[in-house]
Amino acid sequence: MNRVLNVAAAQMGPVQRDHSRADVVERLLLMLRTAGRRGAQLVVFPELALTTFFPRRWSDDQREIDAWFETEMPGPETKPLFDEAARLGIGFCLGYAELTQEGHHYNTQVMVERDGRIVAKYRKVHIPGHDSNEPWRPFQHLERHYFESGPDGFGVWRAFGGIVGMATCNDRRWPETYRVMGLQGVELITIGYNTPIHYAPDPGQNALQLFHNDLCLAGGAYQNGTWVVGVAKGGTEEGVESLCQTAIFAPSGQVVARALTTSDEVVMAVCDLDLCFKFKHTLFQMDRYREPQHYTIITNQKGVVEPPPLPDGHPWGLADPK
Ligand code: CDT
Repeated sequence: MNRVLNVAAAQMGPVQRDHSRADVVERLLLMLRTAGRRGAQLVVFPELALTTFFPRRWSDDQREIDAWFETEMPGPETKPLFDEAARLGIGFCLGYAELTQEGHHYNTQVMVERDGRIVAKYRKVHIPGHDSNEPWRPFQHLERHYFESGPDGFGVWRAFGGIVGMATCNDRRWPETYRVMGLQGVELITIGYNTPIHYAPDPGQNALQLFHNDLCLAGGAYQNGTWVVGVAKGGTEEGVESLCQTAIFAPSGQVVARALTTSDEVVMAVCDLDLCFKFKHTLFQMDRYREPQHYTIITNQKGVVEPPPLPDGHPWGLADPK
């Protein structure tokens, strides 16, 4: 018998600055119930689902900053989601800003099983953007001002009848994210994202946002023989347009379900976790084919170290075309 998991990717349209947590949770509940009616066992909500994408604006007022963060999960505003999910017997993943008791600020995703128990929290590792106020931009991407990198790396957990891992937004662009989980046998990865279409450091990349999104998610899925659920919070939020295109990728790298809108939308797929076996035990049989002795540079070195330059006038150089 195949291990079949009905997965819903609950895409969100924008959350504006003045929308309350309670308003947002009402939207999440609506999608949870829709997914439940369609037989979902796991619903994946996006990154920072409870608020607007606040890192697009600068603040150095710590009280104002901390107001975007949850100090407990579930808290009073999110408890109705936990209660309803448990009542319906549906598990979920939810992205939110977490302020820990020790005072750490993380971009976190919580995984909750069908009986309401918290399986794990994942704290985003790759923190993109910048950390100082750059008011020349049409909007900012200040994640490096608001969040610390998660200290725990990429774990996987036995849940939902398989081996499940989590990653968040920018993590999806780094192959190491998937491979670290792939080496732990991951069968399904949940990834929420907020991706502005406009990329201020190089607007030439704007038109490629969807291509790059799919490229990374499909590659991560195929190269590690795992399902990948990519879930957007997109649309036009505070005047900033962000990518939608929520999609579920099979271990073959193929898209099996895709959002049609730029609003709240439930996208469903029947994910056969046993399909992972086909890829994990053929082309990507890691214990047979990997050559880790040649990969040490990946963990020993952070940035690029190029070979020494050729001397001036060397025939293998390129002449200045003038
Ligand atoms: N949320 C998040 O990680 N977004 C980034 C935007 C990168 S541009 C600074 C992403 O990789 O989609």
